[in-house]
Amino acid sequence: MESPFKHIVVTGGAGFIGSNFVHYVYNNFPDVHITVLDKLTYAGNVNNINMLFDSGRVELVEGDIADPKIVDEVASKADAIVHYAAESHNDNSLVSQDEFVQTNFIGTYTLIQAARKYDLRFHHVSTDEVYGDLPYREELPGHGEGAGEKFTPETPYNPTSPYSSTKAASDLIVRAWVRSFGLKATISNCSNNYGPYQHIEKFIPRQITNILSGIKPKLYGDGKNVRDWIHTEDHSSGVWAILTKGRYGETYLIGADGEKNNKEVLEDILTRMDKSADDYDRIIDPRGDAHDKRYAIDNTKLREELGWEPKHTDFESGLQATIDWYKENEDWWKAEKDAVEAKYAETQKIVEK
Ligand code: NAD
Ligand code: TDX
Repeated sequence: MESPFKHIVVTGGAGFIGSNFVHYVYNNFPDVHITVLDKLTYAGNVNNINMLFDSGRVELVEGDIADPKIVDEVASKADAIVHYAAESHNDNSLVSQDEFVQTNFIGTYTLIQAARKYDLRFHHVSTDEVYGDLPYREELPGHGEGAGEKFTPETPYNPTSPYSSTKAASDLIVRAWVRSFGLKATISNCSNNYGPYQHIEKFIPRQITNILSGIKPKLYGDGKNVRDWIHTEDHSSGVWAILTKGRYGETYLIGADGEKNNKEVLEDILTRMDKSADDYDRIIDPRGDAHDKRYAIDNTKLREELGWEPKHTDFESGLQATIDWYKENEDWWKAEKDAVEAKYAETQKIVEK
């Protein structure tokens, strides 16, 4: 397939979702050259993309999106920027906030100034968490079938954590730059992703690698919190559709109708990995009042306006493939496991039975 863009910069392209997008573009659009701009923080891993370097079509520039000099250098050679780089973990944002403000806000500011200077197409990747949370379905009249019971592009912003509020702030400056300076930008807000290359600090890979390491999985609170799971490849195809066909200034929500509560997901993982469904530790909820209850995406605009459809509509088979990936790629995560769990152990307490 031919792409309207020949040289794209992918920020955060060595992280989980960014690297999956790099593979997606590499596999589907042979005429595109990709420059990954990534600081290689704890969450970035060159092994997510280095198998593509020999092709000459993908290169890595190690650098900070908040550094105007390096950003100018990569932007001057490109025709589009797809912006994934972020500090992305809610739990970390409750412990330390500087890097969230610096990367998510100042980093985005630095990128849009460069996109403006070189008149580049800019796509800003954001999260559904900017909208805050929704009540549980059982708390709603009609149990979630009525209007206003999923996020839409018109839902007011109401972020609850340092992570989601710095993402919200970055969305707002992108919107303002469209209006004030004619920035050729679009924004997408996606729900929780799962799939290969996700850092083992996050819920699904943490539990899979706990089981593979002989550690009991850890469930926060009562496990009732609902996330709207989407396979990361479907996120990639959504971003590509918006980048190539979206209208400037518009926000598109990406989600694949995958609502599940954490307890269900954990029980599913345990059963698939030949453990008893109740073989986990309950953790005193480390997020307390900042723990968003439910996320749910209304994807009508993306489907109807841009003709997007998710491919991975069966969460069960996607989850099994993800479990298999972590089993087959121990080398990718094993060395980090002890340190990730030790960090969690500093702040997280098991509920005594
Ligand atoms: P991740 O933490 O796995 O990866 C982030 C990447 O950004 C890493 O490679 C890291 O090295 C890089 N990075 C961090 N700070 C940087 C800086 N200052 N300069 C350059 N590179 C830097 O994150 P992810 O889960 O892949 O999320 C990617 C994007 O998608 C984020 O913007 C996030 O808000 C958004 N998002 C994530 C999800 C999800 O479920 N994970 C859902 C919706 C939206
Ligand atoms: O060990 C755990 N046990 C647990 O019960 C962890 C790490 C998490 N949880 C719960 C908290 C959440 O309700 O699982 C749910 C998912 O947690 P995370 O994987 O940390 O994701 P979340 O906070 O929902 O945010 C994710 O989705 C939206 C991404 O990390 C964000 O980057 C994205 O914007």
